[in-house]
Amino acid sequence: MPDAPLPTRYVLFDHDGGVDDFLSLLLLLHMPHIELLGISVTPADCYLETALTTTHKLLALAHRTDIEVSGGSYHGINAFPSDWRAKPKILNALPDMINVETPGAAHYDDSAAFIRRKLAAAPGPVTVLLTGPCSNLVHALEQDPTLATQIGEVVWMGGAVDVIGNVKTYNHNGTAEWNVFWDPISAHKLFRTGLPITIVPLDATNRVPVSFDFLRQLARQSDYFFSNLAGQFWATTIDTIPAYEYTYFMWDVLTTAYLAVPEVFEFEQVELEVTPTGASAGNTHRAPGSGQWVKMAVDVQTEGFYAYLFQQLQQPL
Ligand code: AGV
Ligand code: CA
Repeated sequence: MPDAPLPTRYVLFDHDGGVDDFLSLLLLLHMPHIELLGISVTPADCYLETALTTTHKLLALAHRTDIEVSGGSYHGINAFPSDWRAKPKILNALPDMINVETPGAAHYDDSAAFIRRKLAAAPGPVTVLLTGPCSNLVHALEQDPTLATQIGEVVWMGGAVDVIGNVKTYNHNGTAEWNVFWDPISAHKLFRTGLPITIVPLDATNRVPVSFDFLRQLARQSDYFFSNLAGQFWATTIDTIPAYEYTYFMWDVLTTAYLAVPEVFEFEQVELEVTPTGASAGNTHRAPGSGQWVKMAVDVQTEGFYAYLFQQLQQPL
C-alpha cells in the first residue's frame, strides 16, 4: 500500500546562497506538500545581490515568481571566506541560468521585518527551514517575541555535536560548524527560545559527501531539466573534491530532504548549548540539565536519501 500523502507544511526558507542552498530551493519548490510562504537570504556563504539574483532565476525557472524574497541586513560576526561567497556568480553564468530574466530582483525587504510579517500572516503553524546562520530568525523574534507561537518547528542545518567542526581559522579550535560560527551569539539565543528545534548537524551530513559516483548516476538522467541543472550546480563544488580539508557535503540538501523523507533519518533527543564567544565560539555541545531539548539527526540511510534525490530531480519544468 502506498504511504499516505504528507500533510501540508507552511515553510519559511532562510538560506545563505551556497550551492547546496540553491539545490535545496530546487527540491523545496518541487515538494507537493510544501507551501513556501517566502524566502530570505542571509549574506553569509554568499554576496547578497548575486545570491538574490540566483534565487530569482530559480523561481522563474520553476514558474514560482509569486514567492516573495527578502535579504538580510545583518552581516554576522565571523565572515565566510570570499571565494566561497562568490560561488553564485558562477551559477548565474551557467548556460541554463544566464538568460533567465529576474524582474524585481533589485527590490527586497529586510529579512527580520519580512520574517515577522510572514509569521504574523501565516495560515497555520510555520516550519522555518534554515540552511545558513539563524540570525534573521533570532532577530525577528527579539523584535516581536509573541511570534514564536506561530512557529511549529525550526529545522536547521547547523552544528557539530559528537564530531569535529568544519571551521578552520585563526584563533579558533575547530570545534564549530560554519553556520553556527558565523553568528554564535544568535545561535546561543536560538537554543534558549524553547522553540521545537530539529537540527541536522555534521554528525549526520558527514555521511553524504558529494561523490563522483552520485554525479555520474545523476548525469545519466540529465534529460530531465532539473537533474541536468543540479548536476551543473554540483559540478561547481568539485574544486573541493577530493580534498582532505574541504570536502563538499550535501549539508543543506539533506536537511531539506527531512521535510519529505523524515523516515530515512535517525534522531536523538538531546540537551544542547552553544558556546557564544572565545576559541570554541559556535561549538554545539551536550548540556545535560540545561533543559534545552533539541531533536538532532544522528544518522541517515543514505540509499533512501539518494533514491529520493534522483526521483525528485525528475520533475518537469
Ligand atoms: O557548514 C555547512 C554549511 C552549509 O549550510 N556551509 C555550506 C552549506 O551551505 C558552509 C561551508 C562549510 N564548508 C564549505 C562551506 C565549503 N567547503 N564551501 C562552501 N561552504
Ligand atoms: Ca548554507
